[in-house]
Amino acid sequence: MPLSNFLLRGENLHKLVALENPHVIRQVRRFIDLCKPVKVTVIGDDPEEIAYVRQLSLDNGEEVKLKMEGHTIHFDGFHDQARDKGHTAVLLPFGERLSRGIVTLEREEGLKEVLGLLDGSMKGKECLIRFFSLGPTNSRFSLCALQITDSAYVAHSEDLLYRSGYEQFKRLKGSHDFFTFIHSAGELDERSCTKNVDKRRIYIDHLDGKVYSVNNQYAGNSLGLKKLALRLAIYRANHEGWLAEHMLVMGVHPPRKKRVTYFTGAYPSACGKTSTAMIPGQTIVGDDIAYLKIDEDGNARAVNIESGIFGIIKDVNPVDDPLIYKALTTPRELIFSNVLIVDDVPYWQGMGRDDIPESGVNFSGEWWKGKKDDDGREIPFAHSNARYTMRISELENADPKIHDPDGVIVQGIFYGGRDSDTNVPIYEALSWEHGVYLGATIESETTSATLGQEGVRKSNPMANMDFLVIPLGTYLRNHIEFGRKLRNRPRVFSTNYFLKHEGVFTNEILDKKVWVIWAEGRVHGEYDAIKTPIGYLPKYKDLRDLFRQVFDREYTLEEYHQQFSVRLDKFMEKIARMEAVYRTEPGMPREFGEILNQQKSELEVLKAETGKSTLTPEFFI
Ligand code: SPV
Ligand code: MN
Repeated sequence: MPLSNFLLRGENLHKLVALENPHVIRQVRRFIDLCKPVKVTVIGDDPEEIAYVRQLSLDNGEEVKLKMEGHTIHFDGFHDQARDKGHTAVLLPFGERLSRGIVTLEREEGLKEVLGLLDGSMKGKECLIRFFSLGPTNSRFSLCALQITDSAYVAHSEDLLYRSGYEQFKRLKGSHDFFTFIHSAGELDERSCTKNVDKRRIYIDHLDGKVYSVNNQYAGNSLGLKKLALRLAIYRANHEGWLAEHMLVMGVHPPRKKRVTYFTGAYPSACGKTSTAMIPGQTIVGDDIAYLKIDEDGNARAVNIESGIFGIIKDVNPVDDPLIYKALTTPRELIFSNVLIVDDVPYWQGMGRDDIPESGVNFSGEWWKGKKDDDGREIPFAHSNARYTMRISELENADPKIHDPDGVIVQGIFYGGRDSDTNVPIYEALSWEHGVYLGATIESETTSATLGQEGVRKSNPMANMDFLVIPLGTYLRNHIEFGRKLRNRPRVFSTNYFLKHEGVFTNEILDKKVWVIWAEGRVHGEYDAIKTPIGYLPKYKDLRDLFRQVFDREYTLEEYHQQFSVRLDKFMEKIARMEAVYRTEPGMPREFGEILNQQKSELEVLKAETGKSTLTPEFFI
């Protein structure tokens, strides 16, 4: 008799049967029989059932309580501290290919390997069967997600980050229209961390709406609903004509005006996405993943598919991130990961304290100042990709529309990179198509959120490149067509918070507030702008007035010139990099090449005519 017959009985079986969905039961049985847990628990939407998951995580040692009420610490293994791009593969039918940088595997071969690794992976462990909704429930955006995992930490994180979806599954009325995520942390060590990270595999089977993840715990690899579901949603969005994006969603509130304007924004990891969504005075709908759809009136509407934040904790301090800092230092349900723990108190890099203890427990186990890894490198007291997990509703600046089933109307989109010498801090695209070009040409320096070398400049189209399961050209064409179908097109802006002059940042961290408010004013036709080949630049007097209004600070013409001059040579270098990157990319939309060539020739003419490498904004008036 199959194992699932023994393990699925009584209340558990009853909960599954009540969904009246044979497809759910089939998946659950199949993966129980394969993974062979010792116990199965089916969890519905009831808060008591959900509380069981947190307790289980504490009981099995995946999380440990901290001093502050509701706070816990979870450690991922020493080599399991970020998304593992090398072992995350998109499963493709024989002969199909994807774009550069995306690992793919022949589907049959990949399935065989990962199902082999999952076979018996839950031995001696409890398997949790979870139901979630991606996006608010009862909405045109909701997608059902079935999570099967042997990690109570994974399931608990999902309770903080997503909406419970047991009732939403009933609304499927028996259809197979849901995603399935199978995860096993595999064998655990004495710290309840994954032991065999060398056998870590994350395989995306978008053709079957499933993702398999084994031998890992780090949320970007393990939580089905995060970057794993994003990949399945991109596939779906592209076939159905909507967008699944690596984007924040925020309400921008200009000073002294009673209005809110919603923006989305795509920024690669550690390029200022969360800090943009958290700009003081604004409201946050989401900080990581959004779905965008077209409504009956031709508006773009967006929802945050999540309801929590899995945020980088590094540099969260009372000065730069006061609201998050406050949330992290007061009682609430919250998971810290990979920070330093001393006497049940967490410490992280850049928290603004100079009394960091010299020993404690961190992601390497017992830690002391000067401790080295196997390669002789000093181990920092907390990992630079250490994180916190909490509900957005815990924040004072949570937007009231966060769970609105209709989402919010998007009137502006930001594309932000990380660039020390080329892009100006903010400018507006000349058209929707040019906006898609700006998104497609985002570049950033690599950070600690992915494994590998830090500090290398990389092209990361729409900050979504890591998650594409379709060719880049197809994805970009879907963007262009999405915008063309809209009656009310959002304005598109490019941001760069990292521009330097002689090695020093040209602006303060919070200056982004002015850029964002300028963009909001542009949406409402309140500011003129200077048309240049690269896009519309803000005028000096508007920024000067905004700096006075927002920060009571004198913004000098010198600062303006340093920040907003068009660096012809640098832009031409960027265009050359983009040509190299995109040259081999098949099926690119015609518009991309047209815009690139036009910019290139206009910049070349300017260069030839003026003989200069940089032109001030006034040159273009
Ligand atoms: C990112 O790296 O973009 C994140 C964190 O949002 S992860 O869960 O690793 O994707
Ligand atoms: Mn992200």
